Amino acid sequence: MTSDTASTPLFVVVGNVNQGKSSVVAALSENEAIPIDSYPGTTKHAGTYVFKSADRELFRIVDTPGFQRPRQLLAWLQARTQSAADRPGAVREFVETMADGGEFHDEVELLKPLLEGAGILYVVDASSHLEPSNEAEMEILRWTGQPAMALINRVRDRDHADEWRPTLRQFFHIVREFDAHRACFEDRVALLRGFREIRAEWSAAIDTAVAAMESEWRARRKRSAAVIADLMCKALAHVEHRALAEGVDESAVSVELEDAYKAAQRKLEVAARDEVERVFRHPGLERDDPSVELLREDLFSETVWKAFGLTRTQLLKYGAGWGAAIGAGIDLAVGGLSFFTGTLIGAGIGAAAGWWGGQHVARVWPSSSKLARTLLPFETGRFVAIGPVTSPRYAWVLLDRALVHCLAVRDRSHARRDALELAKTGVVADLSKERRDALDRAMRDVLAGIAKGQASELDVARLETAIVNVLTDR
Ligand SMILES: Nc1nc2c(ncn2[C@@H]2O[C@H](COP(=O)(O)OP(=O)(O)OP(=O)(O)O)[C@@H](O)[C@H]2O)c(=O)[nH]1
Ligand SMILES: [Mg+2]
Repeated sequence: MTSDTASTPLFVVVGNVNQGKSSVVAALSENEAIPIDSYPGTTKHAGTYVFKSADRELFRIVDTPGFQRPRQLLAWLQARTQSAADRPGAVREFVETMADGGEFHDEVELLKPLLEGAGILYVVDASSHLEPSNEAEMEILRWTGQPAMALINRVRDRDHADEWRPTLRQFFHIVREFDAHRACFEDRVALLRGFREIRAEWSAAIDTAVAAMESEWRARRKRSAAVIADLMCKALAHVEHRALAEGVDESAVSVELEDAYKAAQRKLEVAARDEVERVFRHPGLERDDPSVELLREDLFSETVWKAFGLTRTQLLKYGAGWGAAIGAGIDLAVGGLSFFTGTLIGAGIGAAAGWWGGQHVARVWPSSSKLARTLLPFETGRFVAIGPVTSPRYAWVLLDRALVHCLAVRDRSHARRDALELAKTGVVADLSKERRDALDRAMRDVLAGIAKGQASELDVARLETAIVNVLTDR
């Protein structure tokens, strides 16, 4: 293990019980499976977590149980040393002597990895007061002779950091704020960079790790933008149709058709969310909680349509463009249908106010229409179809929800064990005009392509770039 540590940085996270040690480990290693709980003594054994990117090991981090008897341990060490030079040896002797655990089980578990050349991350909960036993912990860690950084975390809303800092500064090479629950990508990178300063032989490995993490972060942004662009293309393009038997009227299948169409849209949204969560290494994310009400809220509910998407003024501005894009590819003169002609599915509240005021999603087409024939070339008999999306309002709501979800997942610390929390309102209405115009143009071009048979790769790529730009800005 020691020989490996020369090339791969190894950190050991230590501290008193219940300070947020496992939370720091989870945040840094992007591992949402590490046990974290409010009861003291959650972590009983040291566990090593490897952080990899593209199958390459970038660093390892060890979670440990908290100190239980630091003052007794320090007394044991002091009784066996004459001078400072003896101290690292005394720590080693302690680990070897107490290898079977017993009353010092937790101390052995946490000190053992330190003897293997690890860097120390000492976590303190600055929402609690500094205790004499904490000073004993710091003293023991200093005796190991390893490079050490103190991380000020806060488990509760109180702040006694000023009490901690003067003492921490005496014992640690670097003292940093690190909020395990809110740590974002930049905070994690900054922490690694900090270690570069205190352990010179790791500087090359840390530079490599940081470069790999940054490159992976860009790749994740691109991948999640691609997932969202794909969602938009599939959702915009989706067509649901039902064959009509001889003499059967379209109205006989209208309810079933509309339900199937909405179910398909919801399914696409859920699949895209799952994929974005996988991209950011949150495969087990809990969404079923009131705090995610808006995301859980049915895609077709009025609450959602009010909270997400563009403002009425913005929609009015873009509306004409959408009309043209859709008109260019879709024959609006459907003819032949009486009851169903021009029906807009999801037409609910505000339908009379025009398409931008209501919740229209897509038009219903008879098999006699040119569009239906273009989209379903292999269907020979009579049928009725819904789709593609004709409402810019719906498209913007769907896109907005996907962006809000993606940002919440991206910024979520892997130390959190509660349900996903996210903004209660959307982001698209507040984008710069340049960003919004680019998104709107790309979606319209994609839709125009769909209406002619298929969206062009170039238009899809433009939509992806417009989404990447939004994710980069925020
Ligand atoms: N609000 C908030 N809570 C935190 C933070 N870090 C940890 N906690 C909470 O504090 C409690 C203890 O966190 P753990 O990470 O399990 O602490 P630990 O030091 O590993 O605890 P033991 O393994 O029991 O020694 C959990 O309920 C965490 O959710 C933080 O940054 N903010
Ligand atoms: Mg723990």
